[in-house]
Amino acid sequence: MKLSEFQNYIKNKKVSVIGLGVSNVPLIEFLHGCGAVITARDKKPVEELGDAGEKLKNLGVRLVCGDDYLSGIDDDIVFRSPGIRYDIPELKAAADNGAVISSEMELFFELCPCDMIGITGSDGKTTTTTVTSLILKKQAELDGSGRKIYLGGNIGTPLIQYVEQIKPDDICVVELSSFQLHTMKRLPHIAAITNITPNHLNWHTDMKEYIDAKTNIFAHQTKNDRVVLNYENDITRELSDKANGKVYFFSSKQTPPSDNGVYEENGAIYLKENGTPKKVIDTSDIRLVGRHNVENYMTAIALTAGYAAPEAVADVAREFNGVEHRLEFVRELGGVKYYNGSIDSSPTRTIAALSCFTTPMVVILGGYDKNLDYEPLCEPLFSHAHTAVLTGQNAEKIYKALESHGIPAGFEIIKEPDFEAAVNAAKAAAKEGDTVILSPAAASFDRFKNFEERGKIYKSIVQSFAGEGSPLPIEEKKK
Ligand code: UMA
Repeated sequence: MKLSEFQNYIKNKKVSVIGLGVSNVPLIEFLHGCGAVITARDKKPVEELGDAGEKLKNLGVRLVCGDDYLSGIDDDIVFRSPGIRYDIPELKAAADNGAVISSEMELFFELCPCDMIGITGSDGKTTTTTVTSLILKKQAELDGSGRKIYLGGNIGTPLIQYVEQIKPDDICVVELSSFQLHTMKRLPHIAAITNITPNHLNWHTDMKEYIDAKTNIFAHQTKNDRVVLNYENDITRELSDKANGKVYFFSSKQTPPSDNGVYEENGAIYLKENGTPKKVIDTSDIRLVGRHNVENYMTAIALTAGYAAPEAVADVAREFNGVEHRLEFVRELGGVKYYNGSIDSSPTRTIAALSCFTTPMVVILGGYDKNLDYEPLCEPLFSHAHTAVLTGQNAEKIYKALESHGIPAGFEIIKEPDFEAAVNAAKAAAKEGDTVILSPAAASFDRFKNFEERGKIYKSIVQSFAGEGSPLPIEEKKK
């Protein structure tokens, strides 16, 4: 639907928007600008909505908040936020009364005038989405096309706020969650599923529903469209049977038996299209650590084929330091590399982070205890690191787990309650060639507002170490 048609259609229509968080506040602002008559609803009392509540009060929309927030829905259209299922009784009743049930993402896909690239998957979608958008931005820079690349969706930026300024030649790169995909009917012509493993099974009715939601990303494609699938994941490999468009398999282990795909051979990454392979980059160009990041690049290469040249991929591969707080490279100083893994709030995530490194390590651990068992962390920690710096509320609990597992001779444990002192202690313990990582295996709420604040403080401490630093991340360099 054209934007102007929608604006005519929605004017004076009664609309309920349910869930007043990141996606729906910009949606309400957009709908308000189109002249819709809006009721904004949230289970939280209005005073707990913070800035969002203030913004909506100022707009003058009707607010229905607290326990009865779903009562009296009598509207032409109801927009739900991603975390709210379409089939809760109140939404079913509204649909039975003739209401259209939609969402910010569904409306965006309906109105967006340009090409869209959609990425979903159980893991890797944020890095893949970011890398894809960076490659396209780099290409636009290299060819001076002036094309704008928009990055958003589940990654945290609602795209509806840009819909009035997006031009047909631009490209939107969109991270899509299963919550968003579940009910969508209009979908991207270029799509990827990075992998599928059990997740969100407390929200989806079962694994089948979760897989179906992910599969929806390419369910409506036609023969000229493209879906990128992971050849090494049993579920996504088998999903290729359902594809109507071209399947681009990627594999970090072998050459996939398909005409189109991305794979590694002799230390280089190749893109094969219509049976003809072309080298894109050397694997060593990729600055991010870990095999999963090689796969994320492979996905991005398959998604941007035809839109970006190898030079654009190579530039991004060499410059991009990672999504903030996810194995993010901070700097190199005195032969020691510093990484920020503040998002690693469980032992499982820390174990995965450790497995990405082959260098000796110093690991900063500890934070708010989510009642987790640290025993599984012991072996990976002892085999990758020579020092653990324990800080935060659960430092003693982690220490006890390490002690009862048996601390190997020569392994050093430093207990340092003060966060800044802990980072300094990690620096002191590191030798040339080592990696220091903040990968707490615990949440941040003992001392920080969230993991983002913890990561930023860590980075500022590391950046304040005296000495020659390495280049800033490309995102910051551009400012
Ligand atoms: N709410 C209700 N009733 C409910 C549930 C929620 O009233 O039954 C209210 C909450 O009180 C809150 C509001 O709805 O005030 C919105 O909360 P929300 O977190 O569900 O939604 P948003 O703030 O709009 O954030 C959503 C995504 N959240 C979820 O899917 C749960 C964000 O993904 C996304 O970044 C954002 O839209 C922009 O698109 C988060 C996420 O965890 C990061 N996603 C999951 C994942 O990645 O695994 C799917």
